[in-house]
Amino acid sequence: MTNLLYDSLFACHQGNEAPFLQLDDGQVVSYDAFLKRAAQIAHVLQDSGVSPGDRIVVQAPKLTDTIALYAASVRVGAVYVPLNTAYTLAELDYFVSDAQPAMIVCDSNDEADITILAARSCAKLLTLGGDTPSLSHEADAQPCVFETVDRVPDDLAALLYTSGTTGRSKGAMLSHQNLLSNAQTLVELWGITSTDHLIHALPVFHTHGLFVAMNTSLLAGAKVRLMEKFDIGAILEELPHSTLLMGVPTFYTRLLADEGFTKKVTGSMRLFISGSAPLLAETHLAFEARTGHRILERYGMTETNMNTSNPYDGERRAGTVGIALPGTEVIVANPETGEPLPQGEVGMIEVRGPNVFKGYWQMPEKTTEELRENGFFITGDLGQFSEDGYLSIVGRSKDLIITGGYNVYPKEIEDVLNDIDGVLESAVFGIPDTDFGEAIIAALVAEPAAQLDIEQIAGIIRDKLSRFKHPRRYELVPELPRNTMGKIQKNVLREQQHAHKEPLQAVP
Ligand code: MLC
Ligand code: AMP
Repeated sequence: MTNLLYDSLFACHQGNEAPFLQLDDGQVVSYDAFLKRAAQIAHVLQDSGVSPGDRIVVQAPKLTDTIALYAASVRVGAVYVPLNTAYTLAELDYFVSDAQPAMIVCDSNDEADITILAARSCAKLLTLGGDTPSLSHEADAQPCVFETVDRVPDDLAALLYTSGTTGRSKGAMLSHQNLLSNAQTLVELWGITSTDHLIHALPVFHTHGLFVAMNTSLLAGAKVRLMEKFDIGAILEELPHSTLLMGVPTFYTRLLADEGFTKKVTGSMRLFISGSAPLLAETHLAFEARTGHRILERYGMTETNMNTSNPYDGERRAGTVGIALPGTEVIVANPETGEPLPQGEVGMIEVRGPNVFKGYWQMPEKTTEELRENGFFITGDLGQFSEDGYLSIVGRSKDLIITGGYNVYPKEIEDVLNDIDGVLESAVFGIPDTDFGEAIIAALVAEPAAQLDIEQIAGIIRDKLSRFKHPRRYELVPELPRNTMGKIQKNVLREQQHAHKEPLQAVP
């Protein structure tokens, strides 16, 4: 037996002295040094009682040890559960009670808050980052060799939470095979090699930063310039020494808005890749006009990894997400029956292949709703194929806002708003935003005779929900527009926003 994911991404680099990670402070970590660190961390996990199949919940800063923890988790056969660092304690509480981890790893600055949560769920708590990173300290004393735990390709490697239309997040179960097959396909398709130098400015708790960017680099043995976060100055400095950038559309609109972003600084670049949210055709065209590079847009999801990509060698068509990846079937189907529609018609995008997840963690009914018996996953995205097989995403059947590449389900915010005294009902929706793609707006209806205090409402939202989920504006309305079936018409609310002459009050 073997551990295919560990062997393919990590073990193959044993003795490889080539640089893997280059950090903000200039420090360079070779592949071999990284593997030794992952072995030390694997010992800590095992000594702490983490067994194969156990979940490790991780809400940690973007550090070498965080990536090594991912490697160690794969190596001990555990299930890695990365969480957005923006999540509040209330949000974290849900993930911990749902995932029932054997271990929680958090930022040492958050340790005091998370201790109670960990104790309640009987999970061992260790920390990374800050002044007292207990996991790092414990690892320092461990040996640099470790006997990898065997896994079969269908075993789970990761559980990634994705918000849901019901307001409850669902854990997408991803197997070793899911992750490895997708990384192999992308490396081949995008021609990633050990000569590549990737600018990694994405967070490492989502599919894009952790799997698309990190797994492909590992598989190819590329060098990764690990940036703590997206920082335009640092990116401009790094571009002349780099070959590859993966980002959400906000990366590209921000680069274009900067005068320092010129054709000259992109001279050594081989490929710019965009995904996680729609890249406007105008951004694609402006980018080409400025740099001569055509951004390669691809389409994916937490549940499926990547599904389609514009070609590396062929035409990268603005406003499309390209063609189905080799080995992955993508259809545009009748949402009721799942039957493929004639080419050119708009329908539900459904996906089947080795990249498609195993179902939702402890939610068999949700899994049955979204994963057909024949293996096709119902994405909730609406699409249309061109005659030559290019897919365009034309809408979503799910009520979802994507802001700066983060998914926000309005229901989760509406649930909090509706619970506030004096709020009769609410509707949360997205409007176009030049920086984040979409910005969140909340329309509120007060109970009869109630006076709503927007500052107070914004304060409650701040306490409960991550910053990226906060509405940028609140609007008091006498009633919500409804259709004859009684369904709230968010499109009408959206149009009313456009019709506003005066900007609405921005809430801090
Ligand atoms: C930060 N803020 C956001 C936000 N990011 N608000 C809404 N949406 C976002 N995405 C908040 C900050 O907390 C801050 O609040 C204020 O907005 C301004 O922050 P900023 O400094 O301008 O933002 P920045 O830190 O630069 O972050 C923007 C960003 C970042 C776009 C670089 O959000 C990011 O890295 N997004 C990538 C998300 C991602 O990886 N998605 C992939 C999902 S996987 P305040 O209160 O401090 O003013 C997936 C599958 C697939 O979708 O296909 O890939
Ligand atoms: P997530 O659940 O965070 O993985 O987000 C997945 C969703 O992001 C998809 O269902 C799409 O709606 C959206 N998405 C990802 N890539 C693209 C893209 N290139 N264009 C448009 N939407 C995208």
